[in-house]
Amino acid sequence: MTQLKKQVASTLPANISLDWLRSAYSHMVLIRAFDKKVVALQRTGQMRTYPSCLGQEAIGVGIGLALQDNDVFVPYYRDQATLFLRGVSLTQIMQVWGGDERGHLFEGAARRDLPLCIPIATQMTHAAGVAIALKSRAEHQACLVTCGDGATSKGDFSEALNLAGLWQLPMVCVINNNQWAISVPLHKQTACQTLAQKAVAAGMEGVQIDGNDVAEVYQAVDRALTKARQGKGPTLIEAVSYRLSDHTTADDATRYRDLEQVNNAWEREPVKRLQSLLHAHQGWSPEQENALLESVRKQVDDAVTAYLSIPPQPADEFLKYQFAEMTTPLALQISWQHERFPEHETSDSNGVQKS
Ligand SMILES: Cc1ncc(C[n+]2csc(CCOP(=O)(O)OP(=O)(O)O)c2C)c(N)n1
Ligand SMILES: [Mg+2]
Repeated sequence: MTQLKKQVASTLPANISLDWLRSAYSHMVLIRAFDKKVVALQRTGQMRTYPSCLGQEAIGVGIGLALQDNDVFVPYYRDQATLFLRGVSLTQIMQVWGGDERGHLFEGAARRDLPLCIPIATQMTHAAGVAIALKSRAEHQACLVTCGDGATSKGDFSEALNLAGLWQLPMVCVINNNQWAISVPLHKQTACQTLAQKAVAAGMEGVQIDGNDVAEVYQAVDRALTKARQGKGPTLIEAVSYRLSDHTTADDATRYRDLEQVNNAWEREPVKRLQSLLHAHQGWSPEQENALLESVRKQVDDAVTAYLSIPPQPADEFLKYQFAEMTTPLALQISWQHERFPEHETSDSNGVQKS
């Protein structure tokens, strides 16, 4: 198991500039402030169940900075930072967790990315499918999929990895090993010494990295993506971190884990660590910190204002997108819904809201 560094390295990571680190730090601070705000919205009844990414900022930002626009990102539900760096707005991310699927109308670099996946590990097989398409079209781009440590126990995980290894697919899988699958600790999840070694059975390269070190995440993911784009096969990356938050806002982690363990994990948390590294190299001043916090506060507040002002999705929307053509049973359900709840907003059969 990687010994996560508590202290700041005295030298800068190779081939990483202070400017790069400052930019990564700014993204991480933004995501942390955003995450805190979304939890507060949930606590005040303005957000649905939300999975915090507290402590996972280095993984999300490292991946987001390594992906290229034409790569395909297949996320799971704790990927707020990567989604943001793909061009998905903070408002859209809140929309998704507020139960409004219109948040999934990704554009820009994320236009080919898949929606957030809630069923554990099913995104692995979707990613293998995407990677087959990229390879057969000779697109020279890669597909990157993420999952949690718990997901590695699922059949979908092994099946997708097996296929990726066998067909040498342009696929990179990053496991966010945050040590917990809700209340199940890693040592009750697997007898493997590391999750990276699951790559061996699939015939692919596996690496374990420190998921609290954004430069290490970026460099490992960048290397794996470059390899995949060059047709040199898939990579499994285990990014070791710690889930500092509850599993979701519906969970209370104090019921199943020691405060001492959590306190120890806080000493290695990624944002403070990067800030200390910048300070150690005279790369960050109190004025820069204050300016960043002010700009982050404004970005988050503006995104929340925009989110809260979005008109609700028409109530019949969730019945509209399952088939290309409306089926008779679904059409009947929609008309019953209109009869029963005439006060609800409705939409026409193309999903356009009627006034
Ligand atoms: C197929 C399936 N089974 C069970 C669940 C319930 N569930 C939600 S999150 C979770 C734990 C996942 O843990 P991990 O893969 O480590 O990801 P993390 O939440 O820690 O990031 C489970 C079992 C689910 N969403 N989907
Ligand atoms: Mg986990």
